[in-house]
Amino acid sequence: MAVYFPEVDKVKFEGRTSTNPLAFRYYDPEQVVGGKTMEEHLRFSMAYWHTLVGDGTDMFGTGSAVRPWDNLSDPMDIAKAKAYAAFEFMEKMQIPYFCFHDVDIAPEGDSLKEFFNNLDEIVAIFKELMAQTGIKLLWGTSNLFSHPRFMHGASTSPNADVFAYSAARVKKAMELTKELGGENYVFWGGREGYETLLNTNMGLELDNLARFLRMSKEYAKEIDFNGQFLIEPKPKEPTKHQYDFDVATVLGFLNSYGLEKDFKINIEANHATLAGHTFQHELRLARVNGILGSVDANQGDELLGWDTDQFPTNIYTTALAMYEILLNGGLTPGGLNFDAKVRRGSHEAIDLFYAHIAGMDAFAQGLVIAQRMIDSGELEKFVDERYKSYTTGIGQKIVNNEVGLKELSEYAMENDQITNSSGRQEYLEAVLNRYLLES
Ligand code: XLS
Ligand code: CA
Ligand code: CA
Repeated sequence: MAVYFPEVDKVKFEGRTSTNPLAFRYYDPEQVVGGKTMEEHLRFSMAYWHTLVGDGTDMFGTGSAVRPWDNLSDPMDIAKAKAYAAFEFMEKMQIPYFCFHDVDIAPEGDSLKEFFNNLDEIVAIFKELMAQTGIKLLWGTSNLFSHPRFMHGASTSPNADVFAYSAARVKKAMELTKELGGENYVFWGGREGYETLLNTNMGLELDNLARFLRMSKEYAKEIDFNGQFLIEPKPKEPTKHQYDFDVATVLGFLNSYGLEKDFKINIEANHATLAGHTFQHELRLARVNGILGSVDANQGDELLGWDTDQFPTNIYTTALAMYEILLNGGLTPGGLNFDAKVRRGSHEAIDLFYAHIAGMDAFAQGLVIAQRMIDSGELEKFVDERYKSYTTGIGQKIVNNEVGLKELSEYAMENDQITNSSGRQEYLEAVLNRYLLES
């Protein structure tokens, strides 16, 4: 069998003193942290679109990447080579899951029929390779945004033919996800948004988006696909305003259309920051509402205003993300999907390895730090103490819903000399640094 990455052997854990750039220094799949192995906690996944499809193209230039299938020209030959290369890569990287869009894995050809046949052929290869390697599918999805037919959206397009076409694509992608034992199915809103309200019927578009999601859930039930359904928020790009702006917006949308029991959320770090939130904020909001489903693990650039999809290397952020994930009781059946691409200048195939190693080590470190924070209970103790006025007296009556404005007014008349405690933000930031630096 062809070897696509001969320059790399299996990437192994060598510990923090190792200087081998093709080894893990923190990610040891077997290391037990808080009762579970790192592999069980982290559930890493490779994103097919970036790692196999991305070629470094940007607004100012064509692809720069050098890849082992560059000598091939037939689109199906390329798709097959990428399938084998993907599994070689994941095996060598010890990445147990992958995610894909339909268009990532097979050429679209000239018709829907041809596309679906191509997909079936590649999925058969995936099935074989999954059985051989034990690698699993975290989630599947359909790309309803790249082709010009989606210029006005998919389920929110003003053109009903596009709505129908999109439904056919999701139906097929869901069937393939089920066939491969996929544990989740993702809906990212692609071009589901608008450029100008001057040409937009917002009410109908939102209703249609909800209809589309409802139909998808109904079809999943019909074919007995039990994967978790996830909506992935993003505030902008490609449209000026995306309907799935952030976690709060999606929560409101799901609630107002009665879909809240059927969908959880896939949170991408870079989308959080584009929405003007921290990654931790989005994770926290989803967690406290019981809808944290999965994570697209990447990072943006603070100085750039777009979706740079960089590999996550900021340990401050991975530690706080893992803190939320641990408090959520983990992500299963979700995982940490590296929706991240190497920079245009990192054009060699070996950069894909360096990048994933950096991301996996950053999350492994984040996990260890977060577990230590939780074990000590130092932060939770501080927070409990800060809210203790709600555990007795008038506070207790408030949370027990025993008082209204009248009773509270009577209470306040007698208790209007108020003392507050310090929020101690800087003190707490130093506590956090202690955990970060001492791990
Ligand atoms: C794009 C999104 C996309 C989704 C899957 O910004 O991150 O890649 O994760 O369609
Ligand atoms: Ca994503
Ligand atoms: Ca992104």
